[in-house]
Amino acid sequence: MTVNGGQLVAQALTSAGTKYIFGLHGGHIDPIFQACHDAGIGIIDTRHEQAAGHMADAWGRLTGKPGVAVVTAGPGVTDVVTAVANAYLDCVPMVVIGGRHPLEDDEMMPLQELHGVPLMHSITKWTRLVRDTSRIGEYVVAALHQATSGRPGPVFLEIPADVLAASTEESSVKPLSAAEAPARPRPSVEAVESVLAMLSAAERPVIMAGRGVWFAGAADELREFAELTATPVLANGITRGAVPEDTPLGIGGFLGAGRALAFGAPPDFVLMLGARYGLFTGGRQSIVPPSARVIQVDVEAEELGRGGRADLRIAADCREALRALTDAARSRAWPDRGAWIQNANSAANAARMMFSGALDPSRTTIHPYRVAAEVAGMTAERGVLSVDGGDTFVWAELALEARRPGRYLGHGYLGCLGIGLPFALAAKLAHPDEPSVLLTGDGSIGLNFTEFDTAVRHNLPVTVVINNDQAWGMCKHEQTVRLGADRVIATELGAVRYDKAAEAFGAHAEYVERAEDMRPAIERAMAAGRPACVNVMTDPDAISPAQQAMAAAGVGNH
Ligand SMILES: Cc1ncc(C[n+]2csc(CCOP(=O)(O)OP(=O)(O)O)c2C)c(N)n1
Repeated sequence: MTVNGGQLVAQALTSAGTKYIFGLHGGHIDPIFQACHDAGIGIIDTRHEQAAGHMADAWGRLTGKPGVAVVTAGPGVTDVVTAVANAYLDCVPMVVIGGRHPLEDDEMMPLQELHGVPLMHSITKWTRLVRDTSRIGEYVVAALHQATSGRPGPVFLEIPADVLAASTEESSVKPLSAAEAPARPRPSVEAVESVLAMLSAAERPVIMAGRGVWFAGAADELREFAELTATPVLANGITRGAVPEDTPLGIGGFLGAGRALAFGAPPDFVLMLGARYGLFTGGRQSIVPPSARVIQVDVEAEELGRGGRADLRIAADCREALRALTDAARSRAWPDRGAWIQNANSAANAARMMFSGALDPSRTTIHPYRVAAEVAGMTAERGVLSVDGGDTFVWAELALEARRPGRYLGHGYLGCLGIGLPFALAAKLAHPDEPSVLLTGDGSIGLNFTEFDTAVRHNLPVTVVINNDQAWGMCKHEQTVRLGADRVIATELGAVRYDKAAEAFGAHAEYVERAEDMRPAIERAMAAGRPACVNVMTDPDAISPAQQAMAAAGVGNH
């Protein structure tokens, strides 16, 4: 019996429980599509490889299992680069299988000759070229393992067309090794004791829980530890909601509540869990007060103390660390921190109250904060909220009151516009029983707009709400604030009817100009049972506070 390269890919993916591959066809990779189809693996074919990559990324974020993208040789590989970089900076498990011109045609200028391995090298954890058909399965299993072991990340596997199409005797193929659970480094007993000693001595402690907490599967452990020790929690990205933000210990996100806390009620002790110093901790205007004592826990030792101070550095898996901390914390008495918790909440609420005017029903123009607050509220109990855009993302970060972890997808360190629709589509696949809603800027939705077609073809009823300020808002506002209204250059877009364009792809469409029409329109869209686009015309002059701060500090946006 013989087996071809495509079948070996499908067998390895099946053995790892892969449910979907995301990709765009090309002759070089057809054996993979054929075999995955026969193996019952769902094939989500997109209109652009970037979208396939973003979908695989979002699948990894939401499920913790690597999303798999399959792209063709040459331009298929170059098209997916942005998505790989996005996953790389955010440490998301993802496997990209790239086609390649035949090995035997190297240096003969065949169609789509491009060497993906050197191209992908700087944006992946691990990248390999497969030269031997009989070893394809081994490489796929290794890729899946590399993507999830230690600190997760994207990996790239390049399979030349001749290696993939060739058949080999089944007897020459090594049986696949069973996937092993990733090793989880534990903290030492001394480290655990030091954390608890510093935490109990602190008067204003806070936990800053980064995305690493979610990726370690430690959301429940975080809540338990926070409750046991009465420690308020700030969370970032997909970890938001691990401690529900409508309860006293869930203060909010790094960007809004974190900033409010740093300047309104500065903590004296910060326990950073799976959180890195950088964009989300405020960069040079760090939300970690200089006077606070800091402990940082990260599965990747090289992250500890990178870009900021860590008085104690613990290289450990967040779930193992939280379990050890909780076990040891049970035998201690914890101080009543009622007053501090109240102060922390007041500081965070004061930041929210800054925008109460935006919610005033008598406003004639629709404020983007209102759109964000409405959409966040409608998905709070049930649903996945994806967010894309410049100022739109900032408004969402501020308006969100997350109540469950793993239900919020936003920008990471790449600040990559265009993630939105692919992320929302992957969210619908990962959580088919819950609504998937995207809040996006009008500029950002344009980058992957044709994925409305993917949504319709694959019957993925996502609701896209566009904050249409008729501009690349964050950039336009930066020009206005820093240079003056007469220096608005290349940042205006016009009143585009995205609803009509989406309708042409087969989506349900709504157009909103008046504030009172917005909620009913979004409700109709969510009830439509098919992909929907709600084009909300908003106030073009509403500038997010983050943009104002950046412009004032002379920091250009992304
Ligand atoms: C792929 C990509 N291109 C360009 C940028 C630079 N950029 C940052 S914010 C922004 C404006 C975004 O406009 P829009 O999506 O309409 O959202 P808004 O700021 O208006 O809410 C741009 C172009 C980027 N971050 N990513």
